[in-house]
Amino acid sequence: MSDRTDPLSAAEIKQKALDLGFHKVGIARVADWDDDTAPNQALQRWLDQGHQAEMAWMDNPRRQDIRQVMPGIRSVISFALNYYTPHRHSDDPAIAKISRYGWGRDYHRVIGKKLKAFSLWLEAQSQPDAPVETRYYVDTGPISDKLWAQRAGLGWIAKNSNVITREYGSWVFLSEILTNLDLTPDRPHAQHCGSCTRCLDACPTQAFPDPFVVDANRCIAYHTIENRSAELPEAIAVKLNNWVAGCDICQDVCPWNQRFAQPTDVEDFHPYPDNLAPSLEDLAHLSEADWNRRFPASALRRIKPALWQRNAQANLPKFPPSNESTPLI
Ligand code: B12
Ligand code: SF4
Ligand code: SF4
Repeated sequence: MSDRTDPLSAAEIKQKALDLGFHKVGIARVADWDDDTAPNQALQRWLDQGHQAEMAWMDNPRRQDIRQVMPGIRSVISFALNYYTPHRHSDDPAIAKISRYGWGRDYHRVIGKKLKAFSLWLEAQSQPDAPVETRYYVDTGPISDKLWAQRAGLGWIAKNSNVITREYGSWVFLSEILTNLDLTPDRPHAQHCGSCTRCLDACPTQAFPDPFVVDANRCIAYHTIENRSAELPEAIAVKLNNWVAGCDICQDVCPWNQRFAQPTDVEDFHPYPDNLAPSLEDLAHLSEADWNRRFPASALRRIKPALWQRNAQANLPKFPPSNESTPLI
């Protein structure tokens, strides 16, 4: 237990975050956003229109009121961790494409460890009459990581629906600590998409009904990661362009990403060798044993072997069944 008697400053908190290896940190004061209903209306509209597809867990009322997640909350400390590495996706038609977020070690593990250390440090600053309370999340609770990141000044929610930072582009994972501490907030980040529409135009499945809004029913990332059906919808299958786990197209085409991306110093995010140029044929027959060998401590374990097979097979040319082969003459 610390013997300090002065309250913690925002500057001390930010320095601790940088010491733990986070790349960006910002603070939002919850009370400043009490009257702001627009994001909740946008989320409710998204749900009412069925854009969540089979992700029923998105319809959790606590997602619209952070006070229900942590009674007594005063501030959100928001973090960004850069995961970009300067490797390219292959254009070889026999090679599958895995999106960057899944190339290396599972971000929930990497960031969860940092958040836990931060949280313990923060709680150790408790005073006898002023206990410090914390909860931490890295896409692990009913909280909009992007909304709080924008409010804490880390970056802006862009038309491709990702948060873009000025230092690293959108190649950052977001996470946050909720606390009862009253901290000096940062200014929310302004939006810098302007009249650009590159991401909206590049999406092969027209998954943006409007700028900023993704309809999961039409998104390759949703279908390759979250859809548990035995078959992918035909309209998606024909547009996969070799993607088998997520999709990076609407981020790859973004001029800000081309300008701001910089290699990460987080060794854990460097790609596992098998993830950079996996053969579609191999994945189309992925066994349980191979799945275990290829994806240890990986976020891609969310995609079970049968779903890897489904995703890869959907990318392979369809030949007629062998007993119905086309006659040569
Ligand atoms: C559900 C989900 C998905 C779904 C739905 C995607 C979506 N855009 O909603 C699917 C499976 C498709 C998905 C895909 C991906 N995801 Co995802 N996903 C999430 C999750 C769990 C919730 C997002 C959410 O709340 N969606 C609901 C909709 C309504 O929210 P929204 O689009 O954010 O809309 C809000 C604002 O945009 C705003 N708003 C709405 N309209 C308007 C209009 C204007 C003018 C403005 C200013 C604002 C605004 O209000 C809305 C309500 O809060 C978050 C983690 C988390 N707990 O927050 C990760 C998260 C968003 N995903 C992430 C990633 C990396 C991805 C992928 C890039 C992975 C990949 N390579 O395949 C893709 C990107 C696809 C895309 N273009 O968004 C990261 C994004 C990091 C970043 N820099 O922003 C997150 C934050 C996870 C994390 N902790 O790092 N994802
Ligand atoms: S992730 Fe791919 S499919 Fe989904 S919105 Fe972006 S470009 Fe479209
Ligand atoms: S491509 Fe253009 S519109 Fe899309 S997120 Fe980037 S700057 Fe915004």
